[in-house]
Amino acid sequence: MEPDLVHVTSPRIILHLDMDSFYASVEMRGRPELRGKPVVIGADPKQGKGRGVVATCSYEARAFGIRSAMPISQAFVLCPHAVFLPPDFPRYVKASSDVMAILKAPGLPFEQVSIDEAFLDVSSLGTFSAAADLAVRIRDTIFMDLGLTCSIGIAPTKVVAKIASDVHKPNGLTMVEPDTLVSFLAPMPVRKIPGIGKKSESELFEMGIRTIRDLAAFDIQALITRFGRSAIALQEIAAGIDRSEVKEREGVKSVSRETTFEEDTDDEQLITATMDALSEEVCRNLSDESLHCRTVTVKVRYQGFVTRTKALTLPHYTGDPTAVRRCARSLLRDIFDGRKIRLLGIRLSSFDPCDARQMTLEV
Ligand code: DCP
Ligand code: MG
Repeated sequence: MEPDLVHVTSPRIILHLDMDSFYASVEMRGRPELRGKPVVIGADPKQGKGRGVVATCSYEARAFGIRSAMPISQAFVLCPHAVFLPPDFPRYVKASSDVMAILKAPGLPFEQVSIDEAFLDVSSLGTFSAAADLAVRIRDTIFMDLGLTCSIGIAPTKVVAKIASDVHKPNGLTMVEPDTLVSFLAPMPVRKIPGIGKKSESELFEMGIRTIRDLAAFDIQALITRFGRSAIALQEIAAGIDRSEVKEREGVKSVSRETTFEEDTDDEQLITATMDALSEEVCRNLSDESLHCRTVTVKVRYQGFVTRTKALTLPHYTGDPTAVRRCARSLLRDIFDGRKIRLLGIRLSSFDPCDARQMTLEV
C-alpha cells in the first residue's frame, strides 16, 4: 500500500500596514500648531452649509464622532472649532510613494492595496518574532524618515493581517500567530471581514449571524441560498482559511476628481467651466505621477441622484490637459440633457503600462 503523503508546510506570515489618519497626518507633520487638535480633511464646511464630505480626520477629531465619508456639515456640527483643511492630493501621493519605498526596500513580495496600505509576504523570515522585528523596523523608519505613524498586523493570512492592523490603531502592532487565529477572529463582528459592508452585515444579522464565530458555525447550505457560491469563501474566511497571495498589482486603475455644486445647477457656462477645472486638476495628478492615460470618463449626477457616465478611449496615450479637456467637454455634451446637475466628475484610466510608476488615487 502506498504510504500517505504528508505535506508539512510552514505557516505563511503576512504583514499588513495601514497608515494612521493618513491625509490628516501628512497635513499635521511639520505643523506643530496642529498637533493634538481635531483636524478634518475634506470639503469646505462653510459654517455648516458645506455640501461635500469628510475624507479623513485626526484621532482627536474622531473623539467628537467625526468619521470618513460623513457629510462635512455634520462634522461641523459635531466639532465647529476643528481645523478644516482642503485635501492636497499631490502631497498625499508623494507621501504614499515614500512609505511604499520603505516597504519595498527589504525586497519581499509586496502588494499595495490603496494609497495608504500594503501587504508584505514575510514568510521567508521564518518566524513570527522575526516578522515582528521587521515590523518594528519599518514602523521606526517611517516615523523617523517621514514623520508619520502607521499600524501593522501580522498573521498567517492576508484577511487576518488586515483585520489585525486595525485592532490597535494608531501606532499599533498586532500579531496573530496560528494557534490564536481562530480565537482572535471568533468574537469579532462580521463587519470586520473586508468586503462585508452595511448591506451584507444587515442580511447576516437577519439570519442571526453577528460574530465571525456565528458565521463559521452557520449552516453552509442556508448561507449559499442567501449569498450564492461566494458564501463558501466567506465561511472559510470566518474559519481563518484564506489562500490569497500577496502579489504585485498592476498599479493604479484610475485617477479621478469630482465635485458637488453648492446648488444644483443647469447653468451651462458654470457646468463647462467646472468640468474644465476638474480636467485640469486630474491632469495635474496625472502629470505628478508621470502617467499617461487613454480613457476619459465623465460622470454627471442629476438632481434626485440619477447618475450618468460616458467614457471615451483615445487612440493614443496622452497626458495633455488640452486633449483631456476637449474630450471631457465632448462627453459632457453627450450626456448633459438640460436637467439640473448636482455633481460632476472625471476619471482618467487605461494607463500606459510603460509609465514608471502607477498608483491608486481615488478621490
Ligand atoms: N479616504 C477618503 N475617503 C474615505 C476614506 C478614506 O478620502 N471615505 C482617504 C483619506 C484617508 C486615506 O484615504 O486618509 C486612507 O484611508 P483609511 O481608511 O486608511 O483612513 P485613515 O488612514 O485616514 O485613518 P486610519 O487611521 O483609520 O487608517
Ligand atoms: Mg489608514
